[in-house]
Amino acid sequence: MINVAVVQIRQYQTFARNSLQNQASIGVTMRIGITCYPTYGGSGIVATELGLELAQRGHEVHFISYANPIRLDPGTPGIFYHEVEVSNYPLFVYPPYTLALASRMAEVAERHQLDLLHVHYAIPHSISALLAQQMTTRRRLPFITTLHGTDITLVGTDRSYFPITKFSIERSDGITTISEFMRKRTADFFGIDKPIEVIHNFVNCALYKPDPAAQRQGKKRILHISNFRPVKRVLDCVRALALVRKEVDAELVMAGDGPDRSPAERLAYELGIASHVRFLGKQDHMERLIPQMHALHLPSETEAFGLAALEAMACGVPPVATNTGGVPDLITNGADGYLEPVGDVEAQARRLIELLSDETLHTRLARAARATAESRFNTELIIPRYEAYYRAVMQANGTYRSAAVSN
Ligand code: GMT
Repeated sequence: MINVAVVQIRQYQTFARNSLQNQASIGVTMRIGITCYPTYGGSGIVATELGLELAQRGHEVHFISYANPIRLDPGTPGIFYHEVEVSNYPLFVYPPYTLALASRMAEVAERHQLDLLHVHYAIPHSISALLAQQMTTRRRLPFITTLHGTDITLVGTDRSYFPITKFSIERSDGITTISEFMRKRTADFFGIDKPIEVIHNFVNCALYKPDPAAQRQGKKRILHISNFRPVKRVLDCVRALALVRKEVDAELVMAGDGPDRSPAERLAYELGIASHVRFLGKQDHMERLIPQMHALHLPSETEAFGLAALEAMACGVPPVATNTGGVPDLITNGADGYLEPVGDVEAQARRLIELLSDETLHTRLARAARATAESRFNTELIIPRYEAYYRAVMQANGTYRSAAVSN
């Protein structure tokens, strides 16, 4: 049974590459359950934007999570939000969210006749989906797991999570991830021999766009966006600014929040540049903030793709990032941004200085960055790939006909 599904998904991969356009235009609508972390973070943002785009294309999208995802307006036509409530009985030192989520998934799937579940970030969403599938008896409920990064690179490699992560990935009816690096890493590390589909992060280029007038105002600005976890190396942003300021009157704008915010604030004081670093905290409208910037600094230890860099590129803001993980899937060094070694703050600062002081160079990279976003990662190109993949997974599970008929 599993082998048949594997063969069918492999056939799909060839088919999908040849006929994406046709597949998108067939236009069978689906009822899709999406689960993600609703807080600030790349995987939740991708899941939310995907759901919104799918709803716009006529699909019915049900978000199942413990809170309304930050970028989601639940009043949007075609979007439904189902909250997961976790009871806090005194016996529960650790409230069993995974189980409450599985129950809610099964309930929503039955009640709304979902065609499939799509979970973002393996832990614990994938195992909840597997349980929900087993609880759903009236018809088969396929589920797809999308691996976003730290669910594999950090969390999945924790000994206590390794076996369950491997198990839930292997039992997924479809597996996607966001870069070639992630595909290889997952396959090698977990010994997964099922096909893993690479579907890159995407950006809405109509919403995220350059604003040259805003860039002309005030001093030069370097932007950093993240959840300020150690993997993001935010202190490198502050150290790099100290070097940049020796040559250019620039400021650093830090968007987001997390454990390394206070250490970064402290370092800025120690280096005497605190008045040139603005900490904005969590931001809801990145499409308004990013176009005002002149460069993005993403010095991560590892990065599965780098959604923040893609959003910046769409706005004509060239990224200076680290040559790590899946970032080379996105940035072509020297053409539409720069890639420098992890921890080499001097090299990163040199690139930032070049971008902020050479107008001709900046314009060339800004245009190329925008062109990359438009030609390779625009929403219009990537969403049809998810639609096609959903259909292939349903076909492999023998549920596609019923989905088509019921709509
Ligand atoms: O580190 C984050 O920004 C959050 C993390 C997540 O899973 O929520 O982001 C990951 O997923 C993003 C969206 O697919 C990717 O663009 C990021 O590269 C990835 N982060 C890391 O791998 C560190």
